[in-house]
Amino acid sequence: MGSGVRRLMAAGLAAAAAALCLSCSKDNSAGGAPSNNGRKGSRGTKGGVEFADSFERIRIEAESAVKIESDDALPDVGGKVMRVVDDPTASGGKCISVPDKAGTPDPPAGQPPKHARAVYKFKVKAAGKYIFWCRRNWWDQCGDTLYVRFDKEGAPHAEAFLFGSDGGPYKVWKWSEVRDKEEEDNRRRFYLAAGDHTMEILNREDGPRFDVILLTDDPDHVPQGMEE
Ligand SMILES: [Ca+2]
Repeated sequence: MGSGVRRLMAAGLAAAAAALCLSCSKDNSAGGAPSNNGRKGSRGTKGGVEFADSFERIRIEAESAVKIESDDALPDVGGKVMRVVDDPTASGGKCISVPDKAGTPDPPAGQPPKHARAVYKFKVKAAGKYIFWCRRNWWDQCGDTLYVRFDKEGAPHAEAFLFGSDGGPYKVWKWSEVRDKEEEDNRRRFYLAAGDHTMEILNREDGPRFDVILLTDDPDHVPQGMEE
């Protein structure tokens, strides 16, 4: 199955989930047990000396976006749908917030759609299949998803991969990845060629905050804390 087809399927499933489910979340699993499947470079010895894994690790502060393009939030909230905010519990003291009730791209009847995206530029040294991790703080069951995509600026908003809807807990910082299926430990891996890339994080529901993005080709790595 091509990646475009999968992407459209993901977007379609996301839309279906939003339409069907007022609670917005149906996956209550949490935690995760790493496996060794597909590991490319386990630790080993060479000449009696231990050498480290050769996995890549790209860490990006959310607030370092090269730009944030955002509609105005609904009047009761004011300001922009997506904005950098101070947060003493966030890495660097800042994160990006989509405040609750700011508006969504697929709103209930009577509300205008509200779109927002943060754009990042980064460089990949070694081509590979990368897992996208995001340190995020979900608001509630209807504020626990965002979209991410690579090298697709200009595409329709929802042509992207959903992450979240992973069962809380809410209003705490935790890491989420894009899952191929809802089962734990089924992390989507994005092929990224060596060179320059664009990543976007797009709004889906209102309420989330996001703080740090980690891209790694280590299939077993599960980020902890701020991953500093
Ligand atoms: Ca941050």
